[in-house]
Amino acid sequence: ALAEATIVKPLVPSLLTARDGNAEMRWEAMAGQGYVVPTDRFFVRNHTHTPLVDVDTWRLRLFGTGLRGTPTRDDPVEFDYADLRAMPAVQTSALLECAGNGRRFFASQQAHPTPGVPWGLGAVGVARWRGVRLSTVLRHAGLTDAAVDVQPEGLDPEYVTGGVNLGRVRRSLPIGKALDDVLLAYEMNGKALPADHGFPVRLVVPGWIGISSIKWVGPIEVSATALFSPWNTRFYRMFGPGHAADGRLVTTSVVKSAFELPWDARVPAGVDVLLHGRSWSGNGPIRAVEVSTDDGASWQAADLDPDDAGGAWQRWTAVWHPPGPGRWTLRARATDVTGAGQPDEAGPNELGYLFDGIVRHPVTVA
Ligand code: MTE
Ligand code: MO
Repeated sequence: ALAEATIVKPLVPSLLTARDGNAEMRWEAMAGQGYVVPTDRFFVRNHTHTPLVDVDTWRLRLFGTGLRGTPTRDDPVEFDYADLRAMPAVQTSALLECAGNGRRFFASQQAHPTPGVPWGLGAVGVARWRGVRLSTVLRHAGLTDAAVDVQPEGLDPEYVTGGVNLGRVRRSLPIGKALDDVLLAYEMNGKALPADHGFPVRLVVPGWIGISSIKWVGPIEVSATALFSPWNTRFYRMFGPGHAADGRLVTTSVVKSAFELPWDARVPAGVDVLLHGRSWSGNGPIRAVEVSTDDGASWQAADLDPDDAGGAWQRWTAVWHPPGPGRWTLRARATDVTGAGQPDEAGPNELGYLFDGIVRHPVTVA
């Protein structure tokens, strides 16, 4: 008996920065919903803005010293949209999460404000992706044993910050990951990718932070030497006290948990409340989830939805008997298959990445 009346526009992700269209999924829009996030509720994260790519002239262009004959950027191996569609297709449900998801809580819970988009917990989602394995395309392009890094580049506008043009959004993947489970996806939830999510083709890199999953892919450099860009040297590294001077590269996502409730939530007094939520980790499936409704003094095991066992995220429920009207705080914490859990406080870092702390979710019972 949740207070549905407080949900205003459940279908619309909330806009955080208007210029580039960064918008986060509203967790209340997922209350009791299915495993995947409907496309119109999925978060959007753009460094500049969504380009409209003409699929008829679009080409995937592979080049570099890791390919047979070392094709150059100006004379690459090319595939068009129909070529990709003709290659063996695979379908997978995978989770996509921004490295900055939860960043807002570094400021609100830990007095450690950082720059960057102030995401709550909604810069995450699971979708059904269909496409071709990156490994298939690399082999068609003449991959050699010399290849060490694969760097896809987006066709969105060049990213200018502080008056400096950093070029197109690009970030390299080590060849091991590139050949493992990475997809070049052309469908999301059974339809062609929408423009905001990377039409015509994007990467989907399961378990790794969102920036790995480059949208609107055009050129792909395959190199026999390591490849660097601001997106793996300057951003998406852990900087600050306790980290090396040149930072630690961020690759996999951390453990998080969220209630499928508005922020703040309101629930009616005098009834038991069935709390719904989800937990996830870039390391692999979730093993256990616990919920506390008494400021962390005691924890009860949540019931895990068996349909999600081994999946990209785990839905769960827990029953709460509110002690009475007033302001309460809900907490959830999960443990993943590697034993990684959620600390009371996340490790601070200058750019506000990988928030894995336990979130204090305010609820008014009235
Ligand atoms: N790819 C390009 N070309 N440009 C971008 O700005 N943003 C990245 C990634 N791929 C980005 C990109 C980041 S930071 C994230 S979190 C995901 O896309 C978000 O994917 P979504 O907008 O489909 O949710
Ligand atoms: Mo991101």
